[in-house]
Amino acid sequence: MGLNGRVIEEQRNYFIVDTIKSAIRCSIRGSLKKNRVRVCTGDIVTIDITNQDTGEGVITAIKERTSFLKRPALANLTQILFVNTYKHPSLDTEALDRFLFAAEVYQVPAVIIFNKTDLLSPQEWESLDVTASYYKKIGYRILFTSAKKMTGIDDLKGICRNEVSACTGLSGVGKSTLLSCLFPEIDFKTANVSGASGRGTHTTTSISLHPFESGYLADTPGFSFVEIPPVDEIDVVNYFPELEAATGKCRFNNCIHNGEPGCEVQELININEILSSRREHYLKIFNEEKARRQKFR
Ligand SMILES: Nc1nc2c(ncn2[C@@H]2O[C@H](COP(=O)(O)OP(=O)(O)OP(=O)(O)O)[C@@H](O)[C@H]2O)c(=O)[nH]1
Ligand SMILES: [Mg+2]
Ligand SMILES: [Zn+2]
Repeated sequence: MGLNGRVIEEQRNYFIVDTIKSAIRCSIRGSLKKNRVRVCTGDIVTIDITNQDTGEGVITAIKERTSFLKRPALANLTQILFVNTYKHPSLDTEALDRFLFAAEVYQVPAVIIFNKTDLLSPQEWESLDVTASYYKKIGYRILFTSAKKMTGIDDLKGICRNEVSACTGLSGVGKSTLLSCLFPEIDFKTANVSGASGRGTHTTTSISLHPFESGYLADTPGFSFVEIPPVDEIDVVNYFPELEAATGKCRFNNCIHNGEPGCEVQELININEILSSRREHYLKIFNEEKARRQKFR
């Protein structure tokens, strides 16, 4: 009789599978390996207990994924929490826009968190509020937190309930500290240091899903640059919701919103309805995708 569970951690040659009742160390059945199926954290799997004494098992089947994040490899996320700071480090809207683009491509809802709000002066709050309101207007969920002052933590808990979430963002924004507020018993700091160490491309970065209120939460190592998934450059605009909404109203139907006459996006930028930085970041991704496609043709 097979048991169902979720892979919550990847170790050297094993996977830890959470079956609600217990966490079981499993290897992978040979036939799955032959099919070149690569199990990853977040996968929902069927297992057989192979050793009654040690309680170890083997993964016999993998359920089709509803979503897949490539780096770090995480399957079946239902949302991604993208943590930002207004300062220390200073707000990087390009990283935010690249990240939102990736989340749209992966079709995983993104929640934008602004952490370290305890550091803000009233003027800085005002400025952050303008930015945050924009992202809210174009459809993203926003949360302000201070891990230091423990503000916004109850809202964060509410957002994570019943969801499989990964906490991601640039280095130093406070991902691990925020998660420590939810899991006081787990040392996210040391977990991350070992995960991010090693420069070899095959170094296993160990990312764990922690059971939380009928869902799971993962911390991930910070990065300094947001990689974007490959899409046709013509489609890039479809992943910028407010630019996509304007697209049909441009004079030319092949308008790429880069200075063409009668461009609706430009019109909306002129009246402060669209942030010019959004178009700038869209065009940058457009050009990157175009260069990538030409390189591989
Ligand atoms: N003032 C203030 N400092 C914070 C807050 N949250 C985290 N920090 C500090 O910011 C620094 C970085 O926090 P981490 O939680 O390690 O950041 P991280 O995002 O996990 O960083 P990486 O793992 O390197 O990606 C630490 O010194 C924290 O104490 C906050 O809300 N307010
Ligand atoms: Mg960390
Ligand atoms: Zn246009």
